[in-house]
Amino acid sequence: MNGSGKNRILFLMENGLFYPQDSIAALATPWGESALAVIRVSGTGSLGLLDSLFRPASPSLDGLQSAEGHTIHRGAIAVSAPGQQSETVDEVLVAVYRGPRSFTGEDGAEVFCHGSPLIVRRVLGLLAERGFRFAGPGEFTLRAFLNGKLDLTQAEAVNELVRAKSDRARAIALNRLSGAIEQTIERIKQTVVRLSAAIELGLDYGEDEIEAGDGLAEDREAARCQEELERLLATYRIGRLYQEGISVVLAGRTNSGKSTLFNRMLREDRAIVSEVHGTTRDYLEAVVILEEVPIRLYDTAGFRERAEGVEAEGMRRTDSIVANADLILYLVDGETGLTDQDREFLRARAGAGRTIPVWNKIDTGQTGCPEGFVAVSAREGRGLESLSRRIAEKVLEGAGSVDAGEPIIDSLRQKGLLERALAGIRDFRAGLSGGQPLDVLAVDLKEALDALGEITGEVTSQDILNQIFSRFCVGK
Ligand SMILES: Nc1nc2c(ncn2[C@@H]2O[C@H](COP(=O)(O)OP(=O)(O)OP(=O)(O)O)[C@@H](O)[C@H]2O)c(=O)[nH]1
Ligand SMILES: [Mg+2]
Repeated sequence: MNGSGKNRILFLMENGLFYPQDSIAALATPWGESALAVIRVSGTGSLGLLDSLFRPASPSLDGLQSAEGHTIHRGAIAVSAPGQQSETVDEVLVAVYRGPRSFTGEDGAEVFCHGSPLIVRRVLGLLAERGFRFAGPGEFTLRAFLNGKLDLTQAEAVNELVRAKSDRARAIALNRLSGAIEQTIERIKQTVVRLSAAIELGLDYGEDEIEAGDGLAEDREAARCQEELERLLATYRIGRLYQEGISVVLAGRTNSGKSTLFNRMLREDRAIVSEVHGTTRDYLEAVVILEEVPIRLYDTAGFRERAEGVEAEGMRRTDSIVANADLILYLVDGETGLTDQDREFLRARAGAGRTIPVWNKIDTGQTGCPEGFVAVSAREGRGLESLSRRIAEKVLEGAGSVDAGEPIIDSLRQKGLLERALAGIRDFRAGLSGGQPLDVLAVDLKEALDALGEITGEVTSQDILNQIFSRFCVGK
């Protein structure tokens, strides 16, 4: 394939679901039928190539190549072999985009065709024959970045938006997509640049160090940068919380009602419930959203003294899930009351603050709920609201608070770079008060500037780009 052909990419998106296919052959795997499929193409010359397959319904359209940006055209995907009548593959709509006013910044199109796998495979095959190839993960966004449509924090936000599991996570990602982080970084950077210029000026005049008492204004500016960086860094925990969520495990002795509570929280009859001890053998996993926080909820095999074979293996799995969980809901059967095993479990974890003890089956009339337990009836759905509140309290504990509209980071990459920038600023301030020579101070500021530039992608390397975009779904 020639070089310009490589430049054109295509992708298939069906009902909002992404199919990471990297070859046409992979499409032999059937997937569910759907009403609509969207095939995106982007790149120099892509409209011309697509045009060779497109027969417009309206004779007034000269072809996609002459179509303006942000227009949509009805027609058919059709092929004609020499000497034969042309064959219509599907009736479609084609949305035309023109660079630079397109998502990628390049010319491109979206083909809306009927969602049958047969049709999609056929159209993709035809496009591939004409020189298109499949897009890599995040390649559309990578191109948008390379063409200056987005900075790196916005590119990362695209992925976060696609993956957002709760409304809050969506709002945070959307804020980032609008450039909120970039603007904050830009502001800090300008201050650092001003500071650097002042130091450079001193160096130009042949000074070695700042006279005692002279660096006050510089220190004040640096302190402001430091504060802003610290504030942004502090939002990381909350950002992670809403984007990634936490894991919560239901643990307790057999028959305490874990599976019943699991089903209640899911509002779905997922786990088998029975009065037989040891009903749940393997763990079950599901995602629920609680107070806007995505929660991976686990139902586990119950504890009991004598467990053998499959059940013993189930308990080993329970142990490992419990050990790794962010939060444990420990259920006690109120009817049988606390056993030694319960006491031991709760005592062992009392200090860790990761456990909420739950007293179940309050509908049976028993009244022995000990202090500190949340009283519920999983069967009747009583007490679930206070349980949710307790979970939310625990989850948000220590995550800090943020103002509405404040930029929130949630990328480990951004966090690492912010820390580097912060270290540079701190070193600069320490050096300033310690009477360090100007060239040392200049190096500290340079370090901070480099880190800030990497956050927005001003300075970047192929490795970093690969790392970021490989985490994307194909098609974004
Ligand atoms: N009365 C009453 N019975 C309950 C309640 N919750 C669960 N049960 C009953 O207790 C029995 C055990 O419930 P499960 O949810 O299967 O208990 P489990 O903890 O998952 O048990 P294992 O999977 O064996 O560890 C079932 O007969 C449930 O119907 C409740 O709130 N009140
Ligand atoms: Mg169970």
